[in-house]
Amino acid sequence: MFDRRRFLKTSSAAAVVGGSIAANPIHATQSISTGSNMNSSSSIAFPRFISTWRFGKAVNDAALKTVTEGGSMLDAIEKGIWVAEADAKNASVGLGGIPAANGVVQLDACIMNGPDHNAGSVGGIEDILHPISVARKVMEDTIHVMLVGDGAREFALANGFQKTTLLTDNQKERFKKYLEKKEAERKALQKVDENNHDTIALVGVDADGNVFGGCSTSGWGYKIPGRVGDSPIIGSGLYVDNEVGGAGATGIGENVMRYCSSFKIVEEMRHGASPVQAIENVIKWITKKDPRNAEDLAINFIAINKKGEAGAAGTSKGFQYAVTDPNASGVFNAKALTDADIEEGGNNVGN
Ligand code: SD4
Repeated sequence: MFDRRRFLKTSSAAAVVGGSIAANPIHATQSISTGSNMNSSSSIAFPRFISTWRFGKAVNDAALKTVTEGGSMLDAIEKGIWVAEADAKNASVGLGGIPAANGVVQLDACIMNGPDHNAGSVGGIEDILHPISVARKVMEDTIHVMLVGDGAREFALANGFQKTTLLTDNQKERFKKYLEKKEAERKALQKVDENNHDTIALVGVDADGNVFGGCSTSGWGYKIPGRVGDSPIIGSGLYVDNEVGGAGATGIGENVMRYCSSFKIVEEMRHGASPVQAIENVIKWITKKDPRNAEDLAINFIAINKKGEAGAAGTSKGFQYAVTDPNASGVFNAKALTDADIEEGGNNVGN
């Protein structure tokens, strides 16, 4: 029962938790100087966006630009996520995403519109560059919430989306090596680097306190074809509630979706928790129930409330997130709840 690695069960783990509240800005471009200042009411401006990982900053910047140029918040979520989906260097989203075990790239995405609590999502869609846009189309033009597999692809093609080859030469090469030396090479091939992880989850709040969000990923690398992760599941990889705020996830989807984690984080905020506290509460709750060690869960979350206060936390060190508003745009270290380093994101773990 008494396992040193188990979350918050030892004083050393607790000390690390206390010491690494981090939220240190590492790529702030303007006035964001610390994680806590970032949430002082004088430094918050709207619209305000939070997203997963360092590459989220470019996503946030595109989202903000979209609104500045007259687009809606939903346009901002969609166009922000386009940046990650179109970036072939990012091995976990859209073009250049890691394929499933059959060598085919299958993408998951969802979008939520706070003001009418509407949602759209696609799971395991192939050949489409911008699954976030298909998710939006599902939300706006159908009576459904989620389309999967061939049906999602056919729906996209019938609605004017172009067929795109998502498997890049780089991923083809990696896949070949993966097949040749599955076990031995797997970890090395899937090492995380700056351009090589992970899911993009993006949540934004406008000046009226309306909340919007989206999420997009190629999911777990070399997954069983047909596997759908947390990212397109409303309440798991993403959730927004216009009365409260929103949350999004990155990491091993199976460990996120078994707990409806993003929904639960939003509910924690509804009951008064700050974004970071809400995430911590949920991770602690998950860790109590789950037989795995906290660091083995490999789950990370972002959250933002209606006031624009934003934060992030995860089960290991190394999770970064981006916050952007008209005053500032920066990348921060999320609060780490164990002293383990992130070696693998959800997309970087073989099956
Ligand atoms: C999934 N949660 O498909 C996604 C992967 C991910 O960082 O977020 N990786 O399980």
